[in-house]
Amino acid sequence: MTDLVQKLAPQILEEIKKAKNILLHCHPSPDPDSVGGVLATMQVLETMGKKVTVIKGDSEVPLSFRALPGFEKIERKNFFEVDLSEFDLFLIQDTGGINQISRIAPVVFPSFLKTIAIDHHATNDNFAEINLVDPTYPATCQILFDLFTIWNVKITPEIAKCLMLGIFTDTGGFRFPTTTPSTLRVAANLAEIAPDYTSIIAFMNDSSTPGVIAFQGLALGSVTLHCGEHLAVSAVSFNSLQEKKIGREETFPDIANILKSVIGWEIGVKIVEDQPGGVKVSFRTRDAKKWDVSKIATSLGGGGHKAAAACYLKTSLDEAVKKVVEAVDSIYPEFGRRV
Ligand SMILES: [Mn+2]
Repeated sequence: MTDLVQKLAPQILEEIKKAKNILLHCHPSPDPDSVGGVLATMQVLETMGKKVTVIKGDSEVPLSFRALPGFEKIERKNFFEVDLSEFDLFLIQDTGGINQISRIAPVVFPSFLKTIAIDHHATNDNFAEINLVDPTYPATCQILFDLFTIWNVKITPEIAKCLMLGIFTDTGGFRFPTTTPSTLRVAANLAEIAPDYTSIIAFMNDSSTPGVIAFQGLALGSVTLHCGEHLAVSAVSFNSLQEKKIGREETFPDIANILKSVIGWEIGVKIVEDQPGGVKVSFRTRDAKKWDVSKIATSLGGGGHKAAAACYLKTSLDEAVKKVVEAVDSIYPEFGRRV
């Protein structure tokens, strides 16, 4: 538990107590830290007697998360499909910037809507009124565990499962260097509350489809090398997804993470053209101390963490590959010449 969490926990609770109708959302291409965190908070707020609305945001929530308690309560609306006048508080979780609330159009908060951000992205620019942004945490769900503990909230097995899946995923299954002794202590607490937590993980991991496998084949077959063969880029076009009947929701496998496992491929990039003229770009690095990929993603309008970051570009696939190579060259001019 950090000083920042301890300092802001009472202020955030104060605002929650004042609110009646609270809005929660999932960020675009939501991961379990987003969905699990939102569902955990929803359950906590409901036991406090609040009316809570959870929306899916821009993207469909992957069905592989459907074992999460409360999943069925997520309304299939994006930010622009809700009537904000119905809410007095918007709790924004695991969302590194205001442009990560929705990419459909610029998000503007009406003056009556109180906004609180709870996040762990280093690139977060403190866009809300109260910002609990602590990049020392590997997952937003771990911040939530600490907040709930300070607030004296009873963590039920249902809440514990939601938090565990978020922490498990954002730490790469407790493998990433962001995993700390506190993370493991929190996980141990959660495992005591929900001893069958592994079933949620197994459900997520074993929810594949033929399209997911076909996507991995396409993505791994498309790798090109740049910058002295230290930058590996996988790029999959919208046409090839259509040809193989691969749905947008089937393109989630972390290809960049596989690429950066190759010795010498210092940065792995996954580019997917998920609609004509729109590409999703994810970055992973095997050495976050040398190559902070959040700097590269930020220079392209995105954000994230040192070891894992992303951006969305409204360009063609070829143009996106060019822009990524240029961004790496300009942020790290020495990249192509070093190992
Ligand atoms: Mn996260």
